[in-house]
Amino acid sequence: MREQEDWRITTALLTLLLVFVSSFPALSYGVVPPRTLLNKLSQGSYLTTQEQWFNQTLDHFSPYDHHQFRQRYFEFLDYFRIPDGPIFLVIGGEGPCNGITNDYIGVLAKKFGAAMVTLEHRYYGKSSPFNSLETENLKYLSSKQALFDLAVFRQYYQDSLNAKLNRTKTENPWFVFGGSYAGALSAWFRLKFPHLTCGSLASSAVVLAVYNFTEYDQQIGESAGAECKAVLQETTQLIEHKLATNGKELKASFNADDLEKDGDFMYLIADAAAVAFQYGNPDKVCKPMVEAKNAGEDLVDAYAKYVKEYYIGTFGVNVQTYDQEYLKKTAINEDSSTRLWWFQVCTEVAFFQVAPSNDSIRSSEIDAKYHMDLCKNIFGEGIFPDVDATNLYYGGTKIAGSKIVFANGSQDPWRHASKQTSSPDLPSYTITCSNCAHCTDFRGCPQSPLVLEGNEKNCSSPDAVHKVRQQITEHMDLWLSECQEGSSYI
Ligand SMILES: *[C@@H]1O[C@H](CO)[C@@H](O)[C@H](O)[C@H]1NC(C)=O
Ligand SMILES: *[C@@H]1O[C@H](CO)[C@@H](O)[C@H](O)[C@H]1NC(C)=O
Ligand SMILES: *[C@@H]1O[C@H](CO)[C@@H](O)[C@H](O)[C@H]1NC(C)=O
Ligand SMILES: *[C@@H]1O[C@H](CO)[C@@H](O)[C@H](O)[C@H]1NC(C)=O
Ligand SMILES: CC(=O)N[C@H]1CO[C@H](CO)[C@@H](O)[C@@H]1O
Ligand SMILES: CC(=O)N[C@H]1CO[C@H](CO)[C@@H](O)[C@@H]1O
Repeated sequence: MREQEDWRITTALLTLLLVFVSSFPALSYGVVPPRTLLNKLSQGSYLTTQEQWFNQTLDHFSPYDHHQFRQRYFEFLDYFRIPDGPIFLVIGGEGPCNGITNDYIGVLAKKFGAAMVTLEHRYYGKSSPFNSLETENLKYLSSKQALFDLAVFRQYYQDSLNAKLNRTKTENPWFVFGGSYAGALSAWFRLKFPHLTCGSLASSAVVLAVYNFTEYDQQIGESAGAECKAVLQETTQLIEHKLATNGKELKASFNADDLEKDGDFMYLIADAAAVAFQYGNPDKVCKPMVEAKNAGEDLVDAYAKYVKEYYIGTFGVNVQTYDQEYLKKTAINEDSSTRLWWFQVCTEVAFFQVAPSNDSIRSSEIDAKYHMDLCKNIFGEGIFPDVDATNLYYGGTKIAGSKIVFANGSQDPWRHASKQTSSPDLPSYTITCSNCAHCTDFRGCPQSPLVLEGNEKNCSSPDAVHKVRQQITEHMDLWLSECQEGSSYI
């Protein structure tokens, strides 16, 4: 009860803050390495990894260019109630999609007798239309093209299923799912193509493009709590000081010798802490740092140990992906997602995770200029994010859609780019607990060991997760049945 009240006060304050900040233009998503981590976290547990292909239109908006490219998808039919069960379209986001992840959506599919299909996002993984990723080749990389891909794929898949089942013109009820950027796509798909889906689950959906996304750092401070926050702030200051006096040795102690630009290095330092909160493991960083502080140990050494063991070691982040020289490289490899996501950030959504002017954890070196320079440096002159246009196109948090469930984790810094206010047709739930983070509804609350099937038992408040999952199920039940009865999707 107390926890709930604290949470109400906090959320009220944050809502005020959000209103205040969104009166400037808008924000990005877990951004670079923390974002691709979602996929790294999922590795190892799939319902299927058997890839399939279909021919996708390269440019959905050109009247005369009819080029196509091969787009990868996956299907899982074990739970499908033949022939009229629903079809769950699990939307691929800003990383390779190597299969259908075994998470809470699988649990829902079993419950609803649903077929599951996943389409890899264009350009990521094996769905690249080009053999190299120079800026000119990235011009078809946008959320708008990706949504159209989903619509075309949805028709293709329904037709091929009908062919398999020997029938014509039948439509199964479809429901779309996504988390994070794909969560935004899930909401936007229902907005732009309401006749193609009965409803949408948009988990930690970053539907509001934000330019100076200061709330990201602020939320990390809130999630950390006063003691840990103060230690992280002190650590940043010590690192900044050392950087000015003995940068080379400092970078080497983080295994980050390659990062010549100090801004790139400080971004690594900031992300390394952020990732623990974004993915619901606050203790991973707070425990060793507060202990080091209390024992009077060297905070920079303690942080270096954390970064090497946890961020680089356990998560497997490639330090090079912070190096702008590396981000310029156009050859396709397993870390290409970072360049690709930066392109989306630098053209559509920004989500610049800048330091707030007061009381920040991250270095003030990570400011709007750092991001704008990065965009120009790695993609060339004229590349900058038009967040106003993005929010004009989709509506931001005023998205004029229906039958979309929004779900957010209370500790997730990304929730400030999501829709957190509720209305009957656009319910929004916040899962509140000390380790409820990015996409908690799909994955549970990751602690060690990670429970991929979305087991909520390891959350600090399993009831909070359980309750929101129940509410999600109720909405799905209602919207799927409305869809079947009315045979109209809207
Ligand atoms: C896709 O296009 C290629 C080349 O045009 C063609 O050989 C192939 O059969 C097509 N595949 C499908 C599934 O239509
Ligand atoms: C599909 O229909 C055709 C003819 O209408 C029939 O020959 C075939 O056996 C059917 N296949 C299945 C899987 O029902
Ligand atoms: C972002 O913040 C910078 C200062 O850090 C400021 O100059 C700029 O006007 C801000 N931009 C927007 C769109 O709020
Ligand atoms: C800066 O942050 C501190 C701690 O949150 C707060 O007490 C202070 O009022 C803030 N100052 C300004 C100018 O906002
Ligand atoms: C800040 C905010 O908008 N919080 C919302 C979170 O979701 C609940 C519903 O579960 C809403 O009542 C809150 O307004
Ligand atoms: C850190 C933690 O609480 N881990 C627990 C997660 O749940 C499994 C069983 O489901 C326990 O064995 C772990 O100790």
